[in-house]
Amino acid sequence: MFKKGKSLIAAAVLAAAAGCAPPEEESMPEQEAEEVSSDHPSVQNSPIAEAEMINTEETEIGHVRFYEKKDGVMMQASFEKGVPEGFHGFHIHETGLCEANAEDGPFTTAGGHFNPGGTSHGSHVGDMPSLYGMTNGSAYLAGALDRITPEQLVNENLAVILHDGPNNFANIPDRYIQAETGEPGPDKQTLMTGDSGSRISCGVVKPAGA
Ligand SMILES: [Cu+2]
Repeated sequence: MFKKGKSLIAAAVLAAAAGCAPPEEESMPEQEAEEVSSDHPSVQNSPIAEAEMINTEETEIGHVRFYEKKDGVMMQASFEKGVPEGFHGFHIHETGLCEANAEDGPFTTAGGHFNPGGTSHGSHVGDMPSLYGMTNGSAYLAGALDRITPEQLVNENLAVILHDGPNNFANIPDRYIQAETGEPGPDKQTLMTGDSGSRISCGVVKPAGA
């Protein structure tokens, strides 16, 4: 924005100095217009996959949409209500099954993080940026992803999970000692989950329009 503004001013100054026609401030070069639309896919494109997010009372509180983007996927999450204030772990989990009354706790049926590469948390294909809940309970997040593919989102029967607590992305420096083993650094649980706590919202990722 600033850059463009500056160049317009520069163009105006040049035009004034040359005493010629006014600067062409209205016309956006064709190439630039294309770039803008592909960077903001919600404006023109349709999502490839989407998840309706429910809370533990099975009330819909928001949605997550995925758009195919040049070199990756754009994720847009929007929650109208029900998100506690602060940061929350927010991931794509491996099983598209959102049972609020699951035996092991709400939405545990969604399994662990989607992790086809068998890596540690922070490097999972299903890891996403954290969601920030505002004081009024709403939240909005858009993020570019390039570990997960459009094909996986459409075909793998996945779930988006919102956790109660913040995600540490397994970033536990070696000055921390594991209580159980006395070893430095993150323990097994942290490496798997990022310690984001219980699951407060879940949505099955479905092909858009399905
Ligand atoms: Cu998770």
